[in-house]
Amino acid sequence: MYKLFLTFLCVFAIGQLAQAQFVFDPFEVIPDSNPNYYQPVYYGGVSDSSYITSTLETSIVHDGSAAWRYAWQVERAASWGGYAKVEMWHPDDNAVWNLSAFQNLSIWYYNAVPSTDPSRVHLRIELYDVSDVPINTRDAGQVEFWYSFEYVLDQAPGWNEIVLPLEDVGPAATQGSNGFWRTGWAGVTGNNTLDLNMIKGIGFEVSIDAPQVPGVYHTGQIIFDQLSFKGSRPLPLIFFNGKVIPSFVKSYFAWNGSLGVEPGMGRIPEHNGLKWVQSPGQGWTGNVMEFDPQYLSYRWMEDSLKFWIKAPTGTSTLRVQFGDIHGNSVKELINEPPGGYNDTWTFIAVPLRDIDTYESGSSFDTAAVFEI
Ligand SMILES: [Ca+2]
Ligand SMILES: [Ca+2]
Repeated sequence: MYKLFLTFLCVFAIGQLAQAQFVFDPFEVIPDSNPNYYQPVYYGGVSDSSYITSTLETSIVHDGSAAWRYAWQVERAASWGGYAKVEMWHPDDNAVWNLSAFQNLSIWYYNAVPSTDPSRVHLRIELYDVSDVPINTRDAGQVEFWYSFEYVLDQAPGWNEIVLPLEDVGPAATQGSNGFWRTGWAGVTGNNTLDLNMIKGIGFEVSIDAPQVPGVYHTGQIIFDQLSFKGSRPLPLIFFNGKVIPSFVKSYFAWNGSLGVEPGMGRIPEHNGLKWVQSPGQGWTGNVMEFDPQYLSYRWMEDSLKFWIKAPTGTSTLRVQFGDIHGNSVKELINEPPGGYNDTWTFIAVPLRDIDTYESGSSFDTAAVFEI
């Protein structure tokens, strides 16, 4: 009977993959015609003299054959100024956009007609987070409302890129295009954490500052193209942290054996271990963890499975296997080190790209990994 103590420190956190890019909207049609959105919502602040008009731009285009011409008009209808905006929401009641694999939002813009009120009007790109409200919420007043601030509406015409970090940077966000801030001006408090895996909507707002000046309008036009998410974010997936099995692991068990947390048996004296025991008379045993599907595509060629193991010499070869939600799997053999495990803590790191090559022709889906 073998007894193995494992401390899983499975960390998908090494290196960067700069090429990672997800084209969210190429603007080959205007948002109103894009089936990837619920019907876009156009708002004019507190007065119907503030509004946005969308048209398809086919002359001034950065990517593909069209872009989104966003013509705006705002009025200082309130004591704090005024705004107009477009909100695009996920079309599926029970789904959200998961942006957690990415580091930056990217969008190209061409400020075709600069603001008629220089230095007083700015763009706000917004994320609507439903982490703590019903997943079918499509009301910006009922979600966690994350603002960013883009000071681009006075620029001369020409193509430029906004690269906006997908980070909560607090009030510093007002310095411009450096991250997001839940200002509290709108929406709910929720968990007050920017949950990139729970984004139900995205908004493009134009805001004009105080004081109130009713009846006077300011205008401009900006062309957007190629809204993307770029840069791969480190995604540590920790299956056992030396104390507990984290809650994202939905079930765990051992074939032909047992698996459980063993107090005080970790690599560090005050830590716990994960004890895996082969049942008497069994020729093999396997332990399995199943978890919420994970999007690992952008990290798969960069990262590693890492763990510490303490086991008797003669434990022999381990096989690590990942499964996807479609029933495909990939495997890799881990040979016992020369001299054996020798009942001392041994660190193992297996590059995921090596696992990928074990089964040639595998259609393994690294975008939906749910089992190890
Ligand atoms: Ca385009
Ligand atoms: Ca949240």
